[in-house]
Amino acid sequence: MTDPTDHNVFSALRASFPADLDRWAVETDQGLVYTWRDLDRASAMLANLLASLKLPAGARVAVQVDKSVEALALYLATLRAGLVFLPLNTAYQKAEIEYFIGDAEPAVVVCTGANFGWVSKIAFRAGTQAVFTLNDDRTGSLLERAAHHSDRHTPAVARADDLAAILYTSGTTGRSKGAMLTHGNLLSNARTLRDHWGWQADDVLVHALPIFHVHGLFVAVHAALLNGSPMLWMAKFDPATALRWFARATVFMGVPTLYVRLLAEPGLTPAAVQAMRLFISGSAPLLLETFQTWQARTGHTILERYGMSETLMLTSNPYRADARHGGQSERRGGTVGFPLPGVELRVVDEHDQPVAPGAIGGLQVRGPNVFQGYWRMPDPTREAFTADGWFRTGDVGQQDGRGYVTLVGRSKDLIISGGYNLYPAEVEGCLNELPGVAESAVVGVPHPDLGEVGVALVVPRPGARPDPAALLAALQTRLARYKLPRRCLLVDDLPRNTMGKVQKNLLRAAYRDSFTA
Ligand code: MLC
Repeated sequence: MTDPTDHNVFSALRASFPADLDRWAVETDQGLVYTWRDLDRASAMLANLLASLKLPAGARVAVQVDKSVEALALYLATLRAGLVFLPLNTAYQKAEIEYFIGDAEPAVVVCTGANFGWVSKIAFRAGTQAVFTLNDDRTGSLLERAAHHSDRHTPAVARADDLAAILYTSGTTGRSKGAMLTHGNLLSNARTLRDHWGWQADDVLVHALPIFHVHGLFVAVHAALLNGSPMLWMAKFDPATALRWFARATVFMGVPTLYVRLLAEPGLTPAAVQAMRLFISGSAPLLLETFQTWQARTGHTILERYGMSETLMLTSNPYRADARHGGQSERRGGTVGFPLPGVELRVVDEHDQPVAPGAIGGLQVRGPNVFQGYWRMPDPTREAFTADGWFRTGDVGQQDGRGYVTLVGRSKDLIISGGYNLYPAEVEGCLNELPGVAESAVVGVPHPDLGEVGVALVVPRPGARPDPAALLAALQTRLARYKLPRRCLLVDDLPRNTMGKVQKNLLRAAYRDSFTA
C-alpha cells in the first residue's frame, strides 16, 4: 500500500521500474549492463550503509566523484534514506571544495580515491562524520562498506517540503549559494516533464551529461526513470558514441555545445537519427544557426527549454500541439517556448509591475518547482523573492502574444560556457589578489564551440608588468577549469561610467571577435 502523503522521489521512481526487474536499465560506454534489479539492490545497500551511520534528519551527503552508475546509485540511495544529496562538479579545486564543505557541513563526504588525502582533511576539519571513496571503476571504500549491508531497504517517507538536494550555484557577488530543493520540487517537475515531453513505453535515453547539475541529474535521470525507460550512459560526452547510440535510442538531451560537436560529425545524417523521437537542448542559449542547421541535416527540430538550479525547468517549446496556447505546436528557434504546466511566469519592470505583452522585462516565476531558498543565507533568499512570492530569475526576456518566451539578456553579470554558469566577480576576485594586479574585468565573448568564454582584462599595479600566462596559471589552482578566462590581456585602464562602474558592454563589444573572427 503506497502512502499518499509520501513524496519521496526515490519511491516514485522505484514505483515506475518495469515489472520485470531483470530487463536492462543502464548500459555504459564501457559495455557494462545494469538491470533494474541492480539499481534497486545497489541503492538499497548504499541506503542501508547511510542509515547505519545514524545521521540526523536533514544531514547532507556531499559527493564529488566521476560519473558512473554507482554514483547514480548513491544519489538514489541518498533519497531513499531520506538524506540530502549535495553534488559537486568534478572540476572544483581545493579552495572551492573547502568553501562548499565548510558552508554545507555535510555529515558524509564521498570523493575519488585520488582526492581522498586533501578532501578528507577538509571534511574532518568541518566536522564530517564519514568520508568514503568511490572511483569510476567500481572500486573504493563506499562500495566495500556497502557490500556488508542488506540489499533490501524500505525507503524513508518524505513530505513534499522535506529537503532532497542542495545545488550550489555560482553567486553574482562571488560567493556560491546553495539552492535548497525539496522532494516536492523535484517530483512535481519530473512528472511535468514526463507528461509534457510525451515519454513513451519504448523510450531509450542517451545520457551524455555530467550528473552533478540539474540537467544531467534531475531533468535527464528523473524523466527516464519515472518512465521506466533505460539509459545509454556515457561517462564523458563523445559525439561518435552518441551517433552510434542514436540508432538504438529515442531521446537525447544536451547543452548547445554537444549539438555543435555532433554537427561536426559527417555521420550525422537523417538515416543516423531515424530511430530518434526527440532532441532537447538547454542550460545555455541555442544559436538559431545551430537550430536551423540541425533541422536541415537531420530533419529533427530541437526542442529548446529553459530552467535553472533554483527552479528546475520553467519553460519548454511544445512537444505536441499545446491547447493552452491556441494549439501551437511549433518549436520556435530562438525562443524557450511556453511556461510549463503549473509554472506561472511574468515579465516585470523595475517596480515588479507586469509589462505589456511583447515588452522586455525581468522574468519572475512561481510554482511547485521553485526552491525553498538559499542554504543558511536569509538575506539573499529574501532578496530573491518579491513580497508576494515570485522568484526573480535574474534573466531578462519577453513573452509574445502567443505565449512564447524569449530570453534577451541577463540582469546579472553571468557567462555561460559549454553549459556551465560562471560569474565574472568570482574570477575577478581571484585575479585581483594576484601580485602585480591593480584591478581586472572579466567579460563573456562568443565562442564557436562553448557558446561563450571569458576574456580577462587586467590593469597592472604602477610599475608592475605581470605575465598574463602566469596569471592564468595561478588561477588554475583556485578555480575550476571551466571558469578560467580563455584569454588574458593587460590594459592601461578599464572604461567606467560617471558612477565609476566598469562599462562591461564596451569591453564585450571591443573583444567580441576574439574567437569568432
Ligand atoms: C571543459 N572545459 C571547459 C568546459 N568544459 N571550458 C569552458 N567551459 C566548459 N564548459 C575545458 C577543459 O577543462 C579543457 O581545459 C578544455 O576546456 C577542453 O576540454 P574539452 O575536452 O574540449 O571539453 P570537454 O571535457 O569535452 O567538456 C565540454 C563539455 C562539458 C561541453 C562536454 O563542458 C559539459 O559536459 N558541459 C555540460 C555542462 C552541463 O551539464 N550543464 C548543465 C548545468 S544545469 P584545458 O585547459 O585542460 O584545455 C543548468 C540548468 C539548466 O544550467 O537549465 O539545465
